[in-house]
Amino acid sequence: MEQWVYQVEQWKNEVEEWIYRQPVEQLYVAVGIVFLTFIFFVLLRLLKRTKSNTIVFAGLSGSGKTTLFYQLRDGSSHQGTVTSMDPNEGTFILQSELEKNKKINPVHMVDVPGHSRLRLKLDEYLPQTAGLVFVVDALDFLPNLRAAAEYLYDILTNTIVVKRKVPVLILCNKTDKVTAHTKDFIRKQLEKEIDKLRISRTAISTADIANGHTLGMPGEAFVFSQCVNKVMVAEASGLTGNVSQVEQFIREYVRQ
Ligand SMILES: Nc1nc2c(ncn2[C@@H]2O[C@H](COP(=O)(O)OP(=O)(O)OP(=O)(O)O)[C@@H](O)[C@H]2O)c(=O)[nH]1
Ligand SMILES: [Mg+2]
Repeated sequence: MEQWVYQVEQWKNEVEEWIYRQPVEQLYVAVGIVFLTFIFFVLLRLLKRTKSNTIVFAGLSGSGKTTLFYQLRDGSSHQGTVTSMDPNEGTFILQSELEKNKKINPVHMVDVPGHSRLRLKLDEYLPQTAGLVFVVDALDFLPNLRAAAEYLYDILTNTIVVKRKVPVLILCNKTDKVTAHTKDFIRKQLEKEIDKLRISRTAISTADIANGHTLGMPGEAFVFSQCVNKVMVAEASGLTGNVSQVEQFIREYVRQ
């Protein structure tokens, strides 16, 4: 034991001597490099942590959010979903990517129930949302147009969505049925309806104007391309598993 202590002492002395022999500048440079490398790794860790992998599904009740959630997670629609009473949440690798051999970044997916009282939950997730999927029922679209446009208007004027420029995908679901409306029709109808809302809402409430989040340009008809955040439109069928366009959106904003 004593022998070991003596050996360690000797090494310590040798190292100290060696350090004394080095020019001072060289030592400063070495310490500087170690310090900068440390800072670099700390910053890298921080950046990685702030990069969100959360995708939120919102939309009216019955539009098919829960069906899509299961389809993306398990590759099956779990026939017979009921109106959700709580957000459905999970972190997983998309079913379609399970076959790939490389290491894949999982997605944190949240399905917020469409019932008006439960929608408030959406606010909890928005600060960490990397992308929002607004699901629209393309079959039963016209009777729900006003309600869908109101919900979408609230999302597009939400302070966090505007400030963080959260990308939004309007997903026209249930396209497995021939009577489903096309995505172009749905986009135009929503734009028209939001245009009407924009006029009536800014006329009666000064709240929207006060926080500076109004939609569109004065004197021009509203189109989604006027939004500060990216708003895209796509089609899907959660029931039959035609979900490639929504998967593409997810992977654009949550890196693999
Ligand atoms: N034809 C067809 N029906 C679908 C599709 N997706 C969902 N549905 C049906 O639509 C109904 C509602 O689906 P859900 O996934 O429960 O709807 P939701 O958006 O989660 O509704 P809430 O939880 O109430 O907000 C169910 O009867 C589904 O079987 C689809 O792609 N095509
Ligand atoms: Mg649901």
